[in-house]
Amino acid sequence: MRKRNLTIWVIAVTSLALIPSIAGGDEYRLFGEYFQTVGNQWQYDMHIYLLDNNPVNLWGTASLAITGTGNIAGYDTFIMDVNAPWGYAQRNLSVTPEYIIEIANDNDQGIHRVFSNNDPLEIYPIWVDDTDNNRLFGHGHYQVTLDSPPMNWTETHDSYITYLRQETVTVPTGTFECIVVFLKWDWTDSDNWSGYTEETNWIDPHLGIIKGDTLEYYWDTVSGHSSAYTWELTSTNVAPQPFCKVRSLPMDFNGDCKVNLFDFALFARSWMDCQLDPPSASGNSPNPTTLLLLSLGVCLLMRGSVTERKVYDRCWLIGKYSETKRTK
Ligand SMILES: [Ca+2]
Repeated sequence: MRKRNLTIWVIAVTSLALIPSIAGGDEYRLFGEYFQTVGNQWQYDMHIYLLDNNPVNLWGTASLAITGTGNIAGYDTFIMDVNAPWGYAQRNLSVTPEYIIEIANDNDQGIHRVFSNNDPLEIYPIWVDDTDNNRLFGHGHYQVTLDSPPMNWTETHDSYITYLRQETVTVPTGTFECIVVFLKWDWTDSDNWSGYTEETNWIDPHLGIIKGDTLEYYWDTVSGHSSAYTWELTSTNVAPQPFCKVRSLPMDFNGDCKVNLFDFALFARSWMDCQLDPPSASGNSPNPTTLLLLSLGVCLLMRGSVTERKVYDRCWLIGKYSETKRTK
């Protein structure tokens, strides 16, 4: 019995391996689920090499810290304090299954951005596909106010991402396996200003952004301004945690980033389902006994008190028994 069991198992695994993977590239996770944990901090050394169109050689530090949580317009938010050589900003961000989005943003130069409830700005995708090339992944519309002089205007913003490569990089904190992406955020204001930020990011999904190279350019009808800087991680207190590296596991029916008997159990729930119309075209009509026993097998699979191997043995016996009854 055990030998036959093994044979069936080998056939099943081989069959699954022969099913072609879903077309397209692999999707890599950029940020693990650690990201918004209150208390997380990142410190960076910055090198500013272009300031308002002039080549310069300035050094500074910057830091990011998750300092709290909140709820704005129905979104569960987390607060990210950003300290850079040119000022302070408090960003209210939120995480959806697909994106990190921005809900509101205040900085110490008296600028406040409040994002439209029905069009918040997607600033980062959680996943990047290795075929992504300048993919538009986000759009946002928001109100901007300035304390002094009192002014307000509206701004629209588009976000693009390009997958570049995977690379091992060494920075003062250590050596990291990174996914390298190129991001572009375009914006247009209602008061004749426009601009964009282009950024290459080296991201270790365990820890966050390890390194960046940023160009900011903005202009009105009379002048253009550009600044550029690089930044490297010098310290962080983020604790690395397991995360799902690649999303495209077509047989991972419960989405837990591994294919095992629990996915097999989910597959078994649909055993003999057929949506052909008329139903008679399905040939073997679903057999109530088979379905009942398969359901029982699924229940056994879901019990945490037995080993997966025992679960498999029991389900195979139940399935085999029901098939024998059906064909008699
Ligand atoms: Ca699974």
